[in-house]
Amino acid sequence: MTEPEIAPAPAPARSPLADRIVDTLIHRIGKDERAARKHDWLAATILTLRDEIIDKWMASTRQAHAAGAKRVYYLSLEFLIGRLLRDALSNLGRNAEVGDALAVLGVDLAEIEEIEPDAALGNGGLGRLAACFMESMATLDLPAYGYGIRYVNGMFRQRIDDGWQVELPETWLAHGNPWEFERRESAYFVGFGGEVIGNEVGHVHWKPAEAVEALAYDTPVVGWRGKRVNTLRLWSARAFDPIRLDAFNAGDHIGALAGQVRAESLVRVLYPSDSSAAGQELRLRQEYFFSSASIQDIVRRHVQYFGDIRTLPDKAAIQLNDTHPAVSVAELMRLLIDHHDLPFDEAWEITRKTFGYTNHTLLPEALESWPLPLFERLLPRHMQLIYAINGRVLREARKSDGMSDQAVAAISLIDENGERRVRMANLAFVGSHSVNGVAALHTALMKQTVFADLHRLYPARINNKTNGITPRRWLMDCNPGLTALVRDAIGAEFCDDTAKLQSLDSFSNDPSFRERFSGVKRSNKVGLSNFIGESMGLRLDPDALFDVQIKRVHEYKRQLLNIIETVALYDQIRSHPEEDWTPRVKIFAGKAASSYHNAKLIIKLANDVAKRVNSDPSVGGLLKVAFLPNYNVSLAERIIPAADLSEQISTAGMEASGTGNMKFALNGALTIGTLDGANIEIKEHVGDDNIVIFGLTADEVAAKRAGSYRPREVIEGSRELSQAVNAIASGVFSPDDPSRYRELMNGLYDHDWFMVAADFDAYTAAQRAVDARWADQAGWQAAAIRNVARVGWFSSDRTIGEYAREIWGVM
Ligand code: B1H
Repeated sequence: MTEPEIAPAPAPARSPLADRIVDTLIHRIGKDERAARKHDWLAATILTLRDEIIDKWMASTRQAHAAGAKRVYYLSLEFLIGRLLRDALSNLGRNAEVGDALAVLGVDLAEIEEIEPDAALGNGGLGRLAACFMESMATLDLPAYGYGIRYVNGMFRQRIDDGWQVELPETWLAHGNPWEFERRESAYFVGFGGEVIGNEVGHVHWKPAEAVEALAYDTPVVGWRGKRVNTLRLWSARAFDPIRLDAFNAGDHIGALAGQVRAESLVRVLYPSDSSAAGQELRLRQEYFFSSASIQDIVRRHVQYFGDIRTLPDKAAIQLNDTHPAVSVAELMRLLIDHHDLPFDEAWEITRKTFGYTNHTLLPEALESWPLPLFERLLPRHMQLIYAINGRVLREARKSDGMSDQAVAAISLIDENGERRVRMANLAFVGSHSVNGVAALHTALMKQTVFADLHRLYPARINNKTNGITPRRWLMDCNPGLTALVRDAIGAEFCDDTAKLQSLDSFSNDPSFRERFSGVKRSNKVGLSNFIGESMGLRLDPDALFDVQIKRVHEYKRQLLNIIETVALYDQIRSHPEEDWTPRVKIFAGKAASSYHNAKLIIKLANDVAKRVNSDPSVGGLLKVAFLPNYNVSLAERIIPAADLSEQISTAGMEASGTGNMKFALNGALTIGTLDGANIEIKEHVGDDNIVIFGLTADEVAAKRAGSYRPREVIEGSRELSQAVNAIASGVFSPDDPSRYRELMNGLYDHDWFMVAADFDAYTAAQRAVDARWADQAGWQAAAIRNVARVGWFSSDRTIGEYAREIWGVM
């Protein structure tokens, strides 16, 4: 039998958009359709889209200029952006159109979106917050610029070799970066070292010993519905004089390039330390390099548009994302005094009115301070200005009632205990009109602890701005299934205002909606299971409870508490196989700072436990453990929509806010957590019945640390805990090296700074309560729906609205 003749389907007509993409491919990438590879199509798609964005971009700039609008400048050493294409398309409402155009060309949009590298110019929450804020500022139509560093190598790539973390260089620029524009015209000199000529009175001039050139690269940031396009300006560095011809001609070919090498080292790599200060000279150089270039750019733009530098605070609000850009305070003072000839007092007033400072952590190891000799050698003029500022502040302090010598010493910009150091948090505090924390508890603790004396001197300065997340990336774009379901139920208004998610609340009582809701979750879990199956060869049951802890690995975040509980559960299942256990999948992911020994050991322990548990037939399918390598923004977007349970279990008082906690709740996971950071506010929003809270409060932690906490007694008093700790300590999970975890477990016995033992019984009880809730699926789904309905407040649009009105004065 012969095949019937079927005329080939006529090729669908190419849209003008498809033609433009092909044109871009040919003329700007230099490939024809047949030779083009996926990366070429990705670049051609981005460049075509970027051409359209440019028109909006220029319109946004023109509009701000015409209105004489005040601008917001967000200075951050980190922007943890992730991929841009999917979110840009969705914010422009062009997803379907571009998908169709590419389909006609035989290209799958989802496939090319997947090969876009993550822009991973940040460590964790602080950098991701900056990225969410950039998107929300564009969405709220605020004229805003982000300023940072264009690191050649972002956050390292993590491989897990035999359970150990291995760090590999990250190379996001390997295929070029089609999003960015190099701005050769926007270049500034940034000096280091040298000497100051003149004195405090009269004219003063800094003669740096070396100078590098800061070169701007601009990336457009598209707001929701393409309303506005703002600029993220990242600085690269090049030598002033890239090749010293004299040296080159004299035969010193390497020496001739030394300046270029030095300049490039400034922007080479992101310091991979989260919640701890890096402390090396190169880090201070990075901080000054990007601060100086940014402040020069801001001052130049102001003078060009408005003529008079003295109106700066009316037209510019500069927000310091933690203390990393705090030297900007001294840099602005330097420009105002040395370049614009303003008297010190007037310069100080302008500076304080212009800056705001956000604090992100109270951990002492994260508070930046620089050895005075280093600071003075690198930035001699700034050191003079800091002394002058300090003189003023200390005079004020001494005049104010009831300030002890101790309080004055705590306010000082110079730490005089031991080796003298410059305190960057104190500089940022006194140089700003607003100092904010990132969650209610964190802000309260700022007033009571690190900034207690500064707060007494300037009682109106500290304020709270609870963090938020962009619902575009963290709901609409990463969870299209849930988004469609919600839209069918309550309409599309929540896409413009997440407060409208409230209307979903009553659907928690609707059995057929619950059914569809759990169907979406299940299909997200199938997707994640397939990914884990393909990438790690681990088979998971999508009907098990997916229990997820993904974040930087740090002792205060207590992955160890979770792992020890996993070991205890494993024990219980094996000794009571007849009981009705809830099938669970424990999912972990996260990077450890390269030099953080215990954090790396905790990663190894998670992998050792996984290996043992996953291969033990006696637990059947009841417990599986997965440590997913190379946690990043894109992996988070895949995991979070598939989570049932969100682990937010930091030692109370130590997690300033957390933002992952918000992302999980918005995607319908229940939180198991401590009364820490924004967990407290999440609890207030979702209600006590829709979250599982356990453990010590921040006050109780402080009291235990101050009193006589004896973790050894606690461990020995809990059979489950001592069994689990002893099993780990004696090498049950590390037969190849039985003493591997002895020291780590001894730390629990000896001091247990993070209260793992103190919180263990409460945590296991909470986990068994979770099991019981899971058995009642209708109740679980109802609580999950209420989480989605009630966490709209945690949108970064709400957060940015508060910054805009209460700190920046731009709304
Ligand atoms: C946060 C940091 C941080 N707080 C120093 N502090 C760094 C400190 O490279 N360094 O030197 C890098 C990062 N990061 C996080 O900020 C908090 O731990 C989270 O609780 C908070 O949600 C997040 C955003 O505010």
